[in-house]
Amino acid sequence: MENTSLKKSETLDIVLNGLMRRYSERVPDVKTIIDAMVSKGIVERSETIENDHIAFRTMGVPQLGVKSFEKIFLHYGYEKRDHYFFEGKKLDAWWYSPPRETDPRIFVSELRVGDLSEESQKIIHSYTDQVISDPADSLDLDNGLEVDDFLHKPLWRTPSAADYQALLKESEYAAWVIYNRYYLNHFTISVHNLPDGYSTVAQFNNFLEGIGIKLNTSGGKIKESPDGGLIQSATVAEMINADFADGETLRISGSYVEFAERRILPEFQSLPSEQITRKHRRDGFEAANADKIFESTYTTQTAR
Ligand code: OOG
Ligand code: NI
Repeated sequence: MENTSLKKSETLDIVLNGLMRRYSERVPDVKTIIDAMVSKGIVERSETIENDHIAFRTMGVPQLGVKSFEKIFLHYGYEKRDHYFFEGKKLDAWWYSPPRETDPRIFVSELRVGDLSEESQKIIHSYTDQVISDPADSLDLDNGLEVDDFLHKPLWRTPSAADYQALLKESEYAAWVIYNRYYLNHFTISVHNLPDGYSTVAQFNNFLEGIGIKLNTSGGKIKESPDGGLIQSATVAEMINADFADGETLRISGSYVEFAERRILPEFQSLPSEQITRKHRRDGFEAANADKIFESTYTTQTAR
């Protein structure tokens, strides 16, 4: 028993490291922010930055979507938690709590493909129908390198620029997934354990803007849950040069970075600060915050 769980956590490390490596290469803001945190002494080393959560996007078709994707992380000991529904964006999402307190939570969303227009459904299915069975079922989940490879390889043919642009008009989320697939959508820096002056999202936003980072303004730069316990902000996604079918290239949204402040729950307010751990703080997510954070990749933000 002990051996299997040790092996699983080592495999999870390989998968998480692979995700972070490729994501950092695609999102120059990651290095800008981390380097500035180290050079200003906000953290001693980049490794001590706490990753609150990571997020993925999926297409809700029978052989893919959350039901397929979650198999990977359930295998490593993640547990499925609350569901969120985004009516306007036609999305469902769930979050997963990690096996170890040092691992990031995971937020996975799924496009309700069947709620889109016939034309958009046809475009999406012309790609996703190339995947004839659930790809997670043929993966060796105990082989970290195989899973890492899977998360970064095409599931379907390279989309045409015309299909991308047609999807973009109806669902910016659909367009993002048709090109970016399972690439990490964002990682999230926990700010509440940072030194005074940087330990709230409001303060951290000031630091970010001071080093030239552009923040998502949808619903305001600070997104706060009604209970006041979860405060978030996010960068605007970086544009990437995307190669489409037939040699066409477009500049499209890639991934972004998020920041989270989780306040101590009322029942633990009087605990000495050195005793405060993750379980004493507001957990989970907040649909109203998430609804605005999704827009970090939307043209309403990237074209600002
Ligand atoms: C996810 C947006 C929501 C959060 O922490 O609430 C989110 C996405 O853009 O795919 O990350
Ligand atoms: Ni997030």
